[in-house]
Amino acid sequence: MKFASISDLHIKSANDPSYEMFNLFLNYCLEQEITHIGLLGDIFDLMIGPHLEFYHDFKPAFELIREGLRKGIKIYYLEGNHDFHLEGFFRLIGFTKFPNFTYSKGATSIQFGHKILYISHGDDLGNSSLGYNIYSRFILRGRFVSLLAKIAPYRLVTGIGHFWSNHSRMNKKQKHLNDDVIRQKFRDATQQFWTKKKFDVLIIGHSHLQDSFALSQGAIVLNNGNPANTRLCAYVDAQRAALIAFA
Ligand SMILES: [Mn+2]
Repeated sequence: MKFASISDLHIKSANDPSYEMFNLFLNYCLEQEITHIGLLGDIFDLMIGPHLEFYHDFKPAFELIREGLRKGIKIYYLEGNHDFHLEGFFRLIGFTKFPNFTYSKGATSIQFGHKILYISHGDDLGNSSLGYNIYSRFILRGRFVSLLAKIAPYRLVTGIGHFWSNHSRMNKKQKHLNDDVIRQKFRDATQQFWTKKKFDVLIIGHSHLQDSFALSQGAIVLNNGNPANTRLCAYVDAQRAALIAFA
């Protein structure tokens, strides 16, 4: 069994270099016979609601995912804070009929041989300092916006979404947070998470800062970081849990 995951590519268009990274990662998984693929949120910079246009924009990547599903690979798509309300979308493109496809709104456990893996985008570990905010989790990702995203035309959704996406990026820039401080916040949050959900390996993203460390109890935490720059993905098999190069 081999697990590999990626997150936070923030793909804006099919011309975006990070889109090429996504395709490289998916091809790597198919070639290396990865058995569990984690797509852990913010893969796309903006994808909200059941709009087939998203499929047409990124058809080659979705077809690689479908190829993986046909081969029986377990594929997990977790919501990020830039790509959510996608249950209907994955139904439209036929992914939900695969029993090996999982779409999840939050932290999800995987029985991986004798190990318990937990995967999460990273903004839902129960620590309010992780950019976890009421606006994102409960309003933006709540039922009202879900309904709105369903009935609004694609152009309106993408227009509002790009505005929101740029706004949230500007907020981050204005805060001038030091990388070490952010990394430590995530480490503290994963330690806290461990007290509630016991895991052998926890794989997260969201911070855009790659990380690999062991909790005092021996459990391992990996952060996908910023794979568009590093070309690293999180990898777990029976022997190891580490960040490895996929391209
Ligand atoms: Mn995020």
